[in-house]
Amino acid sequence: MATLKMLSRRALLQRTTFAAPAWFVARSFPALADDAATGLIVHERVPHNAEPPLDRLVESWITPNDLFYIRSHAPVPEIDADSFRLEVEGLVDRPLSLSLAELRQRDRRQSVVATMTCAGNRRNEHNAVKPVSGVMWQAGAIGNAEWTGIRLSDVLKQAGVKENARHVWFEGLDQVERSSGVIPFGASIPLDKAMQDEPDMPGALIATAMNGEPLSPDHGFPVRTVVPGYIGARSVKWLGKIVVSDRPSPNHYVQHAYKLVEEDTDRQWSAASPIETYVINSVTCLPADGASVAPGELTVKGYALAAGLPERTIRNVEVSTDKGRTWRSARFEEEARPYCWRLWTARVAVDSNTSGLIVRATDSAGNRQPETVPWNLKGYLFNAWHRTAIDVR
Ligand SMILES: Nc1nc2c(c(=O)[nH]1)N[C@H]1C(S)=C(S)[C@@H](COP(=O)(O)O)O[C@H]1N2
Ligand SMILES: [Mo]
Repeated sequence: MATLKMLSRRALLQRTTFAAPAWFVARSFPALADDAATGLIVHERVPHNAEPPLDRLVESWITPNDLFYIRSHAPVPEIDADSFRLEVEGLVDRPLSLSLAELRQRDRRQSVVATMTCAGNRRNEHNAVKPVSGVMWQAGAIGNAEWTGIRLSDVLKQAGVKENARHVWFEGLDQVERSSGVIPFGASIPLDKAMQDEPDMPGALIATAMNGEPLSPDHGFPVRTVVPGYIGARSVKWLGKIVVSDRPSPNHYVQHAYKLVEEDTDRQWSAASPIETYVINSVTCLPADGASVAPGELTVKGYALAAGLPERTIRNVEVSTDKGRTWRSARFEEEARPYCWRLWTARVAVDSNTSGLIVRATDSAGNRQPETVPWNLKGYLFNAWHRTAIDVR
C-alpha cells in the first residue's frame, strides 16, 4: 500500500517535471533540479541541506534514499574511489591505510538498521521560543535506513588499540570554510562506545552502503561512519581518517558546536560536554500543522524514537485532542527495535471544539517525553510534546 502510494506520487512528480519546459528547469534552477524530483524541502543548496515533507516521511519504516534528509556543512568533496584510502592512526600498534575494496570485503560485511537524526531536528520550534542560529529544520531531519559496512571495532582490533586509548576521532574529507580558516568536519566517540558491539548492532559501523546502494555523494560516498544512538553529527560522511587518542577530538564540531549552551561564551562552551546520544522524541506527521479536517474520526500518523541507549525502545505513544486532559494510545506499524524509530497511527475523534493535537511518547524504561524543554543557543535536541494546530470544519 505504502509502496503503491509512493510510486504514484513519484509518477505524479515526474509528470510535473515534464510539464515544465526543459530549458526553464535547466537554465534557471540547476541546483534545485534534484530536490524538485524528490520533493525535499530545501533549506540551502550549497552546502546541501534539505528535509522531506512529513507526510512522505511516514510512508515507510525504511526511509528511501531520495527522501532521506541531507545535512552538510560544506560542498560535497570530489573523491576518486580507485585511489581512495581510509587512514587509521594515533594510539595504535599498526597504522592502517584501507582501500575501498578492503572496506567492502564480503566476509567482514555487516548490515544494520538504525535511525539517524540531526541534533537540530525541530529547531524551528526552539526558534519560536527565542531565535536560534542554524539550518531551520522542521521535524524531518530524521530517517531510518539499512546501513552496510564493517564494524569499527573490527578495524580497531586489526590496528591494535594501545592501552591508554580512550577516544576515536573521525575526520571528513570535506572542507568547511569558517572565519578562522578551512577545516574538515570532525567527530569523536568514546572508545567504549566504538567497542560496545551488541547482537546485530555494532557500537559504530564504517558504512559504504545505504539501503542496498552505494552511499550517494550527498550521504558521504564512498565511506561514512554510522553511530547508532548518537546524534547525526557523530556519523561523519566522506570519512578520510580515524585517529585513536587519549582525549576527545579538538575539532570545532566537537569542542565548539553540538553542545547545550545558553550563551556564546568560551566559558560556557568549555564547561559543556559534547552531545552524544539523541533523546526520546515523537512527532505528528499527519495531519500537517494548520490543516483543515472534517469533524468525526481522524487518523493521525507520526514517528517516535527512544533515546539512543542500549535496549531502549518506545513502549507507548499517546495523542490528546483536549490540550492534554485525556490521552489515547496509538498503535504501532511494526515491532520495537533498539536504535530504530517506530511509526504509529492513532484514531481520534475531533469536533469544532478541537483546536489541536498533542503527541508524547514513553520508552521501555518508563521515561516520558518532556512537556517543555529548556531553550539552548543552538537549538539542539528539541523534544517537547509535539503540538499540531488543526482547523475542524
Ligand atoms: N564530513 C561531514 N560529515 C557529516 C556532516 C558534515 O557536514 N560533514 N554533517 C553531519 C550532520 S550534522 C548530520 S545530522 C549527518 C547527516 O547525514 P545525512 O546528510 O546523510 O542525513 O551527517 C553528519 N556528518
Ligand atoms: Mo546534524
